[in-house]
Amino acid sequence: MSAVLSRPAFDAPGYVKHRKLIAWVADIARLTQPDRIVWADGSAQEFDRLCEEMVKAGTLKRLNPAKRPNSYLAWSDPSDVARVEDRTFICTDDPADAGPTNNWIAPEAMRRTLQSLFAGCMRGRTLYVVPFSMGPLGSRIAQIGVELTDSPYVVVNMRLMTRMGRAVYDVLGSDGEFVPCVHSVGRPLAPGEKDVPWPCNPTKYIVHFPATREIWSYGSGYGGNALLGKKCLALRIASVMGRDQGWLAEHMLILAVTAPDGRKYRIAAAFPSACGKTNFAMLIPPPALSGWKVTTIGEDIAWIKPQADGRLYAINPEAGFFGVAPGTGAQTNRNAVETLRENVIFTNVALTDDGDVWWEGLSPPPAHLLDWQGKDWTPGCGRKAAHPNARFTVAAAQCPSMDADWENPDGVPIDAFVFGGRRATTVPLVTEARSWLEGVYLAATLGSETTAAQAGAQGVLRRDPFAMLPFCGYHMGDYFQHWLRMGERLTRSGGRPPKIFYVNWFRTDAHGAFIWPGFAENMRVLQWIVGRIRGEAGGVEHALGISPRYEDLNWDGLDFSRSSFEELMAIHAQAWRAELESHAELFDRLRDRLPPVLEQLRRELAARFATI
Ligand code: TSX
Ligand code: MN
Repeated sequence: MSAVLSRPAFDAPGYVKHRKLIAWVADIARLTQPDRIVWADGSAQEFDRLCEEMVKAGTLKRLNPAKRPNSYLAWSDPSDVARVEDRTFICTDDPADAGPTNNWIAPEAMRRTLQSLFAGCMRGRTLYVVPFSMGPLGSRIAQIGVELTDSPYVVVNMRLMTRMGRAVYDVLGSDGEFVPCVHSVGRPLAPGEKDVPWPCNPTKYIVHFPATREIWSYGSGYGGNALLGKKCLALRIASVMGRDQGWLAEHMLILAVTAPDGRKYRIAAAFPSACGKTNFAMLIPPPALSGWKVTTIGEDIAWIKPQADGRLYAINPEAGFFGVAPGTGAQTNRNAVETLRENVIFTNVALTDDGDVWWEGLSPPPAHLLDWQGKDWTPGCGRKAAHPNARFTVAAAQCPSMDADWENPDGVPIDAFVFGGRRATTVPLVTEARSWLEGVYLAATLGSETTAAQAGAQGVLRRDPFAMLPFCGYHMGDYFQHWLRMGERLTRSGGRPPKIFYVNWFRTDAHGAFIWPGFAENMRVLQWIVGRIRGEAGGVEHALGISPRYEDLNWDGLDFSRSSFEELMAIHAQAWRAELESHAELFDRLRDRLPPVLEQLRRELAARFATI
């Protein structure tokens, strides 16, 4: 059981030996004034007790155990449903170090703001001390964090998403390093005041101090705003660590492809949101390609380090999935649906009359539901039953496609990087970059078109370099330079950097219909990528790199015409001239730190397209 302490924070449980950690907890408690402090131990009993308390408080609903064993549903405040990018700050001394794509406020000014926001902000609440490891406990690639939060919802989600609990203190010892993370929903309770089911504050701050590697989050209880190990630590802070220490913290899934001959290849892939990253990470090959197998190492984040053998090794720093529910169904991702059979926390999906969950894309709509705001819903009512950003939180270990090595502390060797966006035109199905530099160029200029599920107008192209725009904790130009240096370093140490591929599942025809069937059929693209890694698959060289000819892909069991293939692969010089102009706009934004070789390559590409 947790140690529940009425007062001084330094009355930590005996197994906590880290004096600086204990002193920091005492400092934050003095600032935030919680009624009590609970040192979370990560046990199942603690998880069950917190869920039970949240059921009583109205934060969670227990789902029908016959339908969805040991699972819960949370409906958030309607104003607190997504990450708040415009309230996310990178506080470096020099604003140039944060770069033009991050919000910046001077560290001293931000510290003053935080001191006044956090003063007394946990009154009437419990401060939970949540120790967690990003990456397998004790892995040399892993990092430890400690989140102080007044949200029990955060505690139970962290237990699914990270290696959370008592064992972390053994790794930490008396003076180990950890990333301090402070989180409050920003809604103190007056004596006797009744709580609301989803406390939060209209004022929100998601703050990173890269120099001191600190994270402070105020006002939101949702996802990436509140589960600070994920986007805040594993991407924004870790990207800075990686820059300084020579490794990569990336917004990438990691999958393994096992060929019919048993040889195994690991691929790390970056996609902006709404491209089906989780679906790709859990791909089930079509029946005609059943000799091929895909296994999952991660579906959102990869930490990648060079090793003595000259190769890059990747771990998934997470232990769970915080995935988008809408669109997840047996047709699109059977592995995810099976993962969600039990032990799940759902957030902002709909509730069925028999106490189960439903969302758009799961199955045919039931005749009646309570929607994510608790309102009656029927199929023709004109509203979505689940919020488009509704989520599931679940342990990765429950996913049937997890790779035997997904928790290997040494990581898995990466054979290729894949970058992809949602592009209705211009970008062919798959292209192999001819060099590390050309691959970095394609990744740096990655773009994706918005969907109806996202805010704002539909079909608007947004640049999202390396799918890292919201997640890089420093200047994007410096980040490109870091990637270029990593490639040079791998080459110098006698190795060969992984091949880089560029994909697009979303090209449409003249009628706006998707040309490529996608989903399971993407296995054919993976097969070609593996063939290229092996030096076996053929291709044709063009201005952007190397792509398969019709006869270079395996068409067994798929009726896909040569003319559709031509439409899917076409590179139109006029479209690419416009595309390269649009790259120039991105590069101009980053000009003070843009590696000159990227602009140079852009001009070379423009010259190639000028003559064809
Ligand atoms: O996840 C997707 N992938 C990757 C799967 C491994 N999606 C869903 C994106 C939203 C999150 C896709 N959508 C993919 C895809 O490859 N392709 C498409 C576009 C598409 C949608 C529907 C059909 C074909 C392509 N076909 C029918 O609906 C019958
Ligand atoms: Mn993500």
